[in-house]
Amino acid sequence: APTLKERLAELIPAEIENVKATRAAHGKKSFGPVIVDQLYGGMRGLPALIWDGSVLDAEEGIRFRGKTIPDIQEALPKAPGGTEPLPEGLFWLLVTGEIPTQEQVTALSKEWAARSAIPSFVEEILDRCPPTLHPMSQFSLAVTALNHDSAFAKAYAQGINKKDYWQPTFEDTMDLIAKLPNIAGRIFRNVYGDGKLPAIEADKDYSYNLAKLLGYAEKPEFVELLRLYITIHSDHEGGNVSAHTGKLVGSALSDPFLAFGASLNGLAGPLHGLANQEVLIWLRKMQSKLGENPTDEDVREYVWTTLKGGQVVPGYGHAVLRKTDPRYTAQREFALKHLPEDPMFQLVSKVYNVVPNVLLEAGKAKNPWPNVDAHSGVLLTHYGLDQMNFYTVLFGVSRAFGVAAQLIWDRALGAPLERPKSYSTAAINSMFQNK
Ligand code: NMX
Ligand code: MLT
Repeated sequence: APTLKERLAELIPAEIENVKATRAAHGKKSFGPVIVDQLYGGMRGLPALIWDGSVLDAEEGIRFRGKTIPDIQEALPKAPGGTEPLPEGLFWLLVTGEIPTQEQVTALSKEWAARSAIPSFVEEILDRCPPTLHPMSQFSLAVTALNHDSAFAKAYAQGINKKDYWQPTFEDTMDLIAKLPNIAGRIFRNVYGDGKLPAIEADKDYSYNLAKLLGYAEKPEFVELLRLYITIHSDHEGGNVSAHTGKLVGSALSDPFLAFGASLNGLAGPLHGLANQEVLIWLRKMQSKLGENPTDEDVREYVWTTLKGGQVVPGYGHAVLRKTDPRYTAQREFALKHLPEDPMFQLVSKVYNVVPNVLLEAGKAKNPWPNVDAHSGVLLTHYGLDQMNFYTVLFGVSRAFGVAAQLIWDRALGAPLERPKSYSTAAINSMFQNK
């Protein structure tokens, strides 16, 4: 069976022809008008990017290469004795559009374990960070510094031919993904522990090794949770802040480390990936105010206090989704299976019963339903990982998979520099003066 790189090499020529044919057939077709409100309104709904790994439907949620979350839970290879999909398989699917064999997934686990060491100067950068520096800032610093050994940057400096860009990009993205557990583990141990890190096991899967570095390899259920977690957070089409940022920065031919470092800075915002940390803080505050088992009416009041304070309810709403996020549902199912009695899970369920009605009554949010971040923290907390300002780092480890897959294809297909047109309010007013 071919390796991922060999399979990619087979797929790329046909995809170049596919894109050519698509542009020839549809290149001049319109998606409809662009209206001025979209320029002021965060470009909502503006068709602007090609992203092959996944497409998001407002009602149904994410499909990875056409497959829903239940589809991939069924189809992707699992660890021996496990029931959740291995993220290695999801990466293969994102990159190729194909379901890999167990053997191909095992080969990927081994390859990532073999590439996992980080340079000692990056270890030193992390060790020198004050524990008060947010884990996401540390994460971004370390990923950016990996650019020191970028195969793409080196090949570019040596004059690589444009048609070969994808090859060193592929090598960099494999290194990037492989090194994230050591970076995340080091940050975790430095900030919350004694800074000592165990070694990655060469014959274990990615999620097991990440769990091991965090100190949780002895809890098989937690390892399964990580497999599910990394799989479902990996990709959410191209327009979200982290994915779009990675693609944008990559379009300047900044290497994958620079591009993904930029993604992480976007993921670190409270309206994006930091929301998983914010949810836990918000729930904890609720518990300290209302006790462990508040009534629906108490929760309702608490939600109204948040809204009246001019704050958002973290974990609810979405720029595209208009129904409950299937990533929320997948995590809820995990909780119902493994931790139905957990008091924090029960609080999350209660919040789910109350918040949508309050948001509908308040009448502003276009989507009153929960997103992925409303559920992830409570699962991690259940197994003891209650260091909530670390949660977004785990989201970031996962998001690398989606951004990496697209960076490879962008370089394979010769994607151009991104450079949309901007206007000033004065220009808008003069343009539409008499219209
Ligand atoms: N709580 C309170 N108000 C909200 C919420 C919410 N959860 N969601 C939207 N609104 C408000 C929003 O702030 C805006 O107010 P204003 O007109 O005063 O600016 C209004 O409703 C309309 O916003 P929408 O068009 O519904 O949402 P938009 O597409 O602009 O933003 C989010 C999407 C996700 C940023 C927004 O729903 C939000 O802030 N949610 C809470 C934070 C969160 O959970 N983010 C995580 C998203 C998932 N992720 O991982 O990235
Ligand atoms: C994501 O996973 O990136 C978030 O749900 C945000 C988005 O899709 O805009």
